[in-house]
Amino acid sequence: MTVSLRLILSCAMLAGVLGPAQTASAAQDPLAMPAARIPAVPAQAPQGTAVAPAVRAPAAPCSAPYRIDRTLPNGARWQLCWEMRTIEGLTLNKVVYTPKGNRPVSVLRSTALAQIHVPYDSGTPRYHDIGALGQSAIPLLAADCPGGERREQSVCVTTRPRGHAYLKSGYEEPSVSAQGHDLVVFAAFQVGWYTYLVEWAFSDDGAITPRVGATGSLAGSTTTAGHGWPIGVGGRAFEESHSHNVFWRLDFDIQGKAGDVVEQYDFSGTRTAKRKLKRTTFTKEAKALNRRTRWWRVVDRGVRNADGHPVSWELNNSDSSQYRGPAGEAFTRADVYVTDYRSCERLATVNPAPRCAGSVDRYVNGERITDPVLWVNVGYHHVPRDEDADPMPTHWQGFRITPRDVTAKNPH
Ligand SMILES: [Cu+2]
Repeated sequence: MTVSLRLILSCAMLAGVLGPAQTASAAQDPLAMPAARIPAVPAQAPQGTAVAPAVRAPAAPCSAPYRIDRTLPNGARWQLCWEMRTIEGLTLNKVVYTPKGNRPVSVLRSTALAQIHVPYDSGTPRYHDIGALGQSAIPLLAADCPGGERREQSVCVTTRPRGHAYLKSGYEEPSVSAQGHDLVVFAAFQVGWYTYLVEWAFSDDGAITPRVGATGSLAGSTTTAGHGWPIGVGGRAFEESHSHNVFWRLDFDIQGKAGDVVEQYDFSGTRTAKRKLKRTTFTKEAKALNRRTRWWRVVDRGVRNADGHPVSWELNNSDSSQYRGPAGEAFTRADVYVTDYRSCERLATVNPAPRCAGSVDRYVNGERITDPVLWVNVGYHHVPRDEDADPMPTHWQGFRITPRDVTAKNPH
């Protein structure tokens, strides 16, 4: 097999598999939203009464083979639909989280990979690995999906322990602790010599961890000492270093698209005793950079938890190597992009829709945000080492989404 598998299909070919035209979303002032929207959680039960049972979820939006509905050991429930899209590969839709004893709250309308950009350190080659990812899904063996079920050969749905959910000293009493679990949905794709594991973990505390693991084999491209590392038993050649710049597209819909607003949080003060919270609301499309204590959230002020706090999901992108490419790769110049929903904006680069811009940096063109879509860019600089030969150990990269005020307290 050669790296020539990494083909970028022509716009004309891919246009045939595009979804229906975008439906225009009406501009809305989020602060003008009526406060009487359905709350994510019922009001706190008075002392001594039973907690209200979870409300029955609405009719499943997809048929059985594509439906995932898992209640984890602590009582948290995740419901979603999966599909294998020709362009993006594994795509998860209609993601709904139900904390134990609470009502369901929808989180994401859709999420998928949006690109894996792989520039090599000598300057060439510079791959865009996603263009027809769905066609390179690998059939999974039972051993590839431990403890889980395989859907249509290529998708694994399983549950995995995630360590301590909490451990609290009881002081005079015995301590209390609980073990947490994740619902894990993943597929594997062969792109050139690389095998990409594309995974989403849905935790029993409401967190979502999207990540990509690169394994398989190194490409075998060799270079000079300045751009690589000598690897392999007896090998003299320098295997070339490169970056994997992974982009995800996340279409958040917190109880529907209306009222969703993106905020950026910073904490001022270095070499000072005080720290001060600073909130920036993105009313228009924006590019954002990672900072050590910076994070973002998608909040819907019309959806409140039992304490009256607006329900939100927080996004942390703190593990990126922050690759910044040359002028022709402007899409590498930010870590998070916020755009208004547009159905033809599907990939972060080499976007296959002729009537849409070609890359995520150009989707940001001053539009007012009424239905936010987040694009998250996480880079990993892969300097090969002896241990990479062969099979190459999986190197993981990803980010984290955590609930912020979805429930009024720890729903464990
Ligand atoms: Cu690599």
